[in-house]
Amino acid sequence: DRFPFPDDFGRFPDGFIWGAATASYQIEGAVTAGGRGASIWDTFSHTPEKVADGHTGDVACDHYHRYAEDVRLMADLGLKAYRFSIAWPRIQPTGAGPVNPDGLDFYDRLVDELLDQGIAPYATLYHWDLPQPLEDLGGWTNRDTAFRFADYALAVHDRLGDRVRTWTTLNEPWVSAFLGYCSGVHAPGRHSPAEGFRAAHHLLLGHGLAVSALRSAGAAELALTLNLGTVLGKDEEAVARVDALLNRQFLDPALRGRYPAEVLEIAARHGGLEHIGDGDLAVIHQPIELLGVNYYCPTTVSRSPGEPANPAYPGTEDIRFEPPTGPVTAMGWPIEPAGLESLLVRLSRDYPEVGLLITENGAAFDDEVRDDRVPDPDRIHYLDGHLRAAHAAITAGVDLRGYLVWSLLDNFEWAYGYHKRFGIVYVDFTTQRRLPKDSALWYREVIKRNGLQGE
Ligand code: PNW
Repeated sequence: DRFPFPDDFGRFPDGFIWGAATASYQIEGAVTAGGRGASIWDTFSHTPEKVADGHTGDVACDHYHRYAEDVRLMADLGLKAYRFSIAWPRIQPTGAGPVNPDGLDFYDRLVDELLDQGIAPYATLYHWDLPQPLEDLGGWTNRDTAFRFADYALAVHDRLGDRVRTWTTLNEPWVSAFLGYCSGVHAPGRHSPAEGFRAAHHLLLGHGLAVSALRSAGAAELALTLNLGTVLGKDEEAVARVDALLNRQFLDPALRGRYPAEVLEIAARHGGLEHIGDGDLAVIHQPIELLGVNYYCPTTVSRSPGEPANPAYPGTEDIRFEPPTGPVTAMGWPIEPAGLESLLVRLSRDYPEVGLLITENGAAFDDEVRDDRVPDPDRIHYLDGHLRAAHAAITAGVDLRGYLVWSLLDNFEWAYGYHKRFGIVYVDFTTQRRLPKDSALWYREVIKRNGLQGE
């Protein structure tokens, strides 16, 4: 095996945060309950041809009605933390104006249930379900959306801030901006590189405004979650350009108060830089306690003259995104735990002031129920390998606070609908029955032991 360790290998630091993550639109369903307004994902999933087989989040895991059962399941697995997101259109159905108390009531009940079971709530304020009325005004390409987001964040904190310690502003702004507004494979399904860069900037501005508002309101721990990937390849310029677009476009403004030169140069050629106001970077660059790391796989690139730009990465003309050569998950994503270790080590070297939390890591496989069990050895192997990589990073001195597996439940996997199962708990979408997969039972033992089994 690649990781030959002695029997006592793999104990994690005391207090290591073991948990699981979900997102509102992917699990809640109940899209009109309690006065919820429409989000861009309702519109997008109900538009023909956008999501595989016309799947929508209308019902999803029906978590809105089954949250108490789901929290009991988390307690049975021994989770110490649960990362969920709040659906903005439940709180402000039009994205602005007075709060909808019924919407806040749902999260209030969820948080109380979690605390009753001794599970720490980790709230994410934006995991992609923008209120549709804000999209009608331009969505994240409209600077005003950043200010609306900070208002909303404050309203949620007002209600839950006495019980929720850790607040994450955004989940994966790269995905929101470049899959939503540039490649168009996510809501709202627009196809404009210029809009991608504008959206990215306004998302970052919304992050900064929300952090300073929540800080003044007394929030204990503030975070930003990014989808970060190790970029591999022999051509240094190609690697640096893709790393700038994917990783440093968000890391550097939030943690250093500046954009990478490559990003400014590419954005200048795709719509210009007029949307970046004087003083914006100072607003974006707010101290935060935690950087949430979502890691699934590395990206390998090479130089390839004549190659058109990748639709999600404007400015990558002449760069080829290499297809994986080794083992892959059901998403076709390569399985490469070493990429997580090098990413964590690099983040801790380049951004030493911020603590790290793995807010997502996991894999989709073609799971099946057999004799009332779901054997998923590939997922166990994936998680085990990535936890070994995380442990190696800690040993190398990285300040890694915890690990939240993606995902607690099989759920609505965006443009792939219900076909891709990321859960450690199997969901039968006809009966809504939950069945912990073998990986969930394995994870329970990892948590109990605060570490991995030796070889
Ligand atoms: C993340 N990409 O999405 C999200 O935070 C989750 O909601 C999602 O279910 C999970 O990862 C698995 O996909 C991503 O194309 C979607 O680079 C796409 C990409 C990255 C992350």
